[in-house]
Amino acid sequence: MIFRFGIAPLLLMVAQAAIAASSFTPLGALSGDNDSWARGVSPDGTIVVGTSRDGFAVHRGFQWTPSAGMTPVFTDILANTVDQEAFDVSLDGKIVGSSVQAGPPSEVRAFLRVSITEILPHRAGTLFSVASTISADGTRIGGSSAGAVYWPGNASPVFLGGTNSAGVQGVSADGAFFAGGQTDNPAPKAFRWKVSPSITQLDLGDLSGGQAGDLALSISDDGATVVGWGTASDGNAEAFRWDLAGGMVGIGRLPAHTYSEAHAVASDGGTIVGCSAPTISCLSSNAFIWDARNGIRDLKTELEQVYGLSLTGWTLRGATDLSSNGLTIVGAGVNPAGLREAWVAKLNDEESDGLPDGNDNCIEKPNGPTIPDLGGNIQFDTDIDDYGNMCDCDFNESSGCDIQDFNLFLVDFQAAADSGIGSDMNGDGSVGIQDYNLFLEGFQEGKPGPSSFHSVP
Ligand SMILES: [Ca+2]
Ligand SMILES: [Ca+2]
Ligand SMILES: [Ca+2]
Ligand SMILES: [Ca+2]
Repeated sequence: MIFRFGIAPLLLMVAQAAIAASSFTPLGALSGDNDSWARGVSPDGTIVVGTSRDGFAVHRGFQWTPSAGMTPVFTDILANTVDQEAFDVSLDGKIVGSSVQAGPPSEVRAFLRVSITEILPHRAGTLFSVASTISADGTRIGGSSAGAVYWPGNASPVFLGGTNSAGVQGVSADGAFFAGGQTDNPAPKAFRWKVSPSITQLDLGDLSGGQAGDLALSISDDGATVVGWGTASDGNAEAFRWDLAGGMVGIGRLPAHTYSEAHAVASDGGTIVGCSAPTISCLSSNAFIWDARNGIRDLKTELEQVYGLSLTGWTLRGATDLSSNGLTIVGAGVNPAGLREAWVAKLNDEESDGLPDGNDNCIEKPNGPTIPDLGGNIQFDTDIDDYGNMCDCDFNESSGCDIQDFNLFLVDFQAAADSGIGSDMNGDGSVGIQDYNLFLEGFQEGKPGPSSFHSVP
């Protein structure tokens, strides 16, 4: 039994590492089309939805999975449908979007696709509804219908606030929080709505030092972090990250750019993606990825230089959505043939601890949000040298791990306490045999790491 207990976790780790490799996959377009873009990805990163367009500019919603490829969302075409777009998908594969019905009277109708397509009811007095987002659990749909609304399943919409220009753009995993805004008020305004025990509307404010004009475009699974764009001091849009403690904070633009928007945020609020442009719109932009440690980076450069992928001939125009763990990113790009095409990128997380290799201070040791160290710490780093304790055997900061570090370790080992050098490598609060084993691994390598924050350990 002891043997079996010892071997099982090891096999599990190997299996997780094997399915977590990096990839970049162009998604093609629906039959007869040569233009597509992705708008949403399921929280587990397995289903992508978006829009495919033909030469006559007719839009069709698509869903894409690795096994089935790209297929139309609608197989049961609604009467008089001239256009459809798919915007988001829940964990259990429910898809939401909008379809345009030719008149008279012409109508824009929100839909929910489960096994068949169901039309979501409008608010009274309007013929316009768009379903923009669905909660991870599939219970609530956010969108617009003469104001910001949510639909509890396929029931009548619940009014959250605003006028015709208001809408919901993001929803928390359980449907308790919504984010969105009002696009004329007189300037655009970002809000977060909480729907229980009663509906409350929170104005997210403006960028510090900036001007009025903000829109919220997504919200984290727990509802705590909202992202979107605000107006910076130069009068142009800048991607923001908002939480209750820090308020609205700009996360920057790519170098020499004058405009950025944040489109999605991972469940822990730690990874954000969006678009950044040298002009004042994201029509001709570059996709970015952001985290607090690394700041804003060009996503294509990150995929090539950190994750070893080849994107020759591609321009990534914008990243539109993220899986909950932040490891799957979808968006639109221009392919080597010069055509717009949807894509999905997967970031490697070597030891499946919930932090991608590009944002992990111990790439090969679990010390992230999914698998913290034995003390429950994330990225524990006593000497703040950007090697996490789990992989930092260099106690005397000589850039190598040798007999001097061993002697320092022994002193702490005998005292069973970390003297402040980081000898409590597993973070459990004392210095024992497990720390010794971690030290030995590094000692045999002769160096700390690998850490994503040191290109040459
Ligand atoms: Ca990791
Ligand atoms: Ca790690
Ligand atoms: Ca360290
Ligand atoms: Ca320890």
